[in-house]
Amino acid sequence: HHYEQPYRTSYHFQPPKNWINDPNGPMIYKGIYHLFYQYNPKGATWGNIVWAHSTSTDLINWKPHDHAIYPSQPSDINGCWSGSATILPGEKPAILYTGINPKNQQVQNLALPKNLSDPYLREWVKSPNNPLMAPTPQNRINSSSFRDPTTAWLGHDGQWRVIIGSKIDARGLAIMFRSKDFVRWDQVDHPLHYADGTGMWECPDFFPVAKNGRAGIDTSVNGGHVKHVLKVSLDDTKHDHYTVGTYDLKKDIYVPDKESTEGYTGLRYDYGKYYASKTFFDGQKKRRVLWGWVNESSSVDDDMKKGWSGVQAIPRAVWLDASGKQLIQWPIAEIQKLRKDKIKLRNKVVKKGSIIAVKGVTAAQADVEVSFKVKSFKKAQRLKAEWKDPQLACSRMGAAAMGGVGPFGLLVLASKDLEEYTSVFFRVFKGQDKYVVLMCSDQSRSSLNANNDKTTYGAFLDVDPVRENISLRSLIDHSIVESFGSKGKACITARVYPKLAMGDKAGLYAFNNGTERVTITKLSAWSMKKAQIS
Ligand code: DQQ
Repeated sequence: HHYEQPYRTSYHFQPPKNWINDPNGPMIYKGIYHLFYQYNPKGATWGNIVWAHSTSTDLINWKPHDHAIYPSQPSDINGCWSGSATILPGEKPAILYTGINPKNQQVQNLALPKNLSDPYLREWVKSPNNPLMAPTPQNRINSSSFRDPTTAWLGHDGQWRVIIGSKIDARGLAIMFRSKDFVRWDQVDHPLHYADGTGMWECPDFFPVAKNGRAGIDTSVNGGHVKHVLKVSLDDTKHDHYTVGTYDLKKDIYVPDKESTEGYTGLRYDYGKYYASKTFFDGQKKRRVLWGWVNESSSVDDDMKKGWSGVQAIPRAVWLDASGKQLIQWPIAEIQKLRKDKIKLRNKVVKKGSIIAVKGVTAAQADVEVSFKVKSFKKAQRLKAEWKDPQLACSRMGAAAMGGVGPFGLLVLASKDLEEYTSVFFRVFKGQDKYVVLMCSDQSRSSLNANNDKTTYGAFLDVDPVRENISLRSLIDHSIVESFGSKGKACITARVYPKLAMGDKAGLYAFNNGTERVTITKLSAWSMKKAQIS
């Protein structure tokens, strides 16, 4: 029986079949980008985890290789879980990863390339000293909460530091180890950081960002010109949260800025589906690049039927916003190589209740940029206290609920008679002393199939709509919609599985369901070519 594959992506990374999760050990070595990822060679659900491996020269087109790391020694015989790459002096990559030992304990292992002159670094040799870090009765580390080593960095004393995600009761913590030679690691007497009530920290990521400008900073660099970011993947809620702060070299601790909230109410890389992400410093293009895993929103039965689960989001360049308070994320410039057949709209007024078809674009496989101008805010509704949670506000007021200023935005993956669509839109409210802009991604009408998770997502955007247009970019790829509000101030990724709006049956529209008219100052849409991936 031949099963149609309408939900496979055309330019998002995914292997031909089976389950994938976390991106692992991303790096660039001699001009070649490496992506490893958690992979189940035997099926479309999680299990039997190995590190699958692909390489690229542009982060868009990929060449698959044999599995790089797979169970082969006691310290990883029950699984090769997440980890990171560090480029050691002399351009020598090293991978630290979590292994599951015969007692099902989580331990940390080292693997090195077998042959540094192989540009693809296809074979990896495990250290005979593995495991290098392990729970013991002395250190009292919980053996089921000790995983996901970060890229290591050099401290002020010339020694390597690495953090491992952990928890004690509901306290999430970043256990720190130190080493002179990358083989013998000693636990530091205090964690780099911890936070109560946040639960287990998976896949921590700790890196510097420039105070000014968009250039990326190598992981060991510190000083007056940088701030630091600590990202943790919260196992309890499955979101990637981060804070912006300072790495105090004297105390060897990370201190988040006062206004940078920790945990569930804090900043997220993405307010939709996006998890276990990891950055690396791209020295070739002087940028920091973020990878993140996007899980399915379909049922396990449907995943087994289609034979695969999970994609990687389009890599994003990340830098610190001029406010110093949050990161900005933007799809890497290389993705624009896939654009073709540009469609343009200019200065289109979108009146209350109207909808404008954007024709001439392959709407199931597209890149869309649009910016809206709001002329009058007179009809803006008051922001109620109960809408403080943006996801809740978006769920209460979907795309079909008329408003004052907004909802206005895009209907993507829309069927001809609008039985199906995913809407990405904005609403502007009157707040205490300024306008508040809400960005939503509403999946409730995305598919006639009732078995999908159609949760609505939302985020507040730190923009002043009086002085700036409200802009949106959406990367649409059959079953994924990655949306970037206000040039990357907030991102929302959604997975959707239309039954009608598939392939060339999918449409793209702009709409306004607000009382106040808005103007599309500019809309550009491109059909996207297929990337070479598997
Ligand atoms: N996935 C890995 C773990 C990590 C989790 C196992 C996060 O190492 O904590 O596949 O998605």
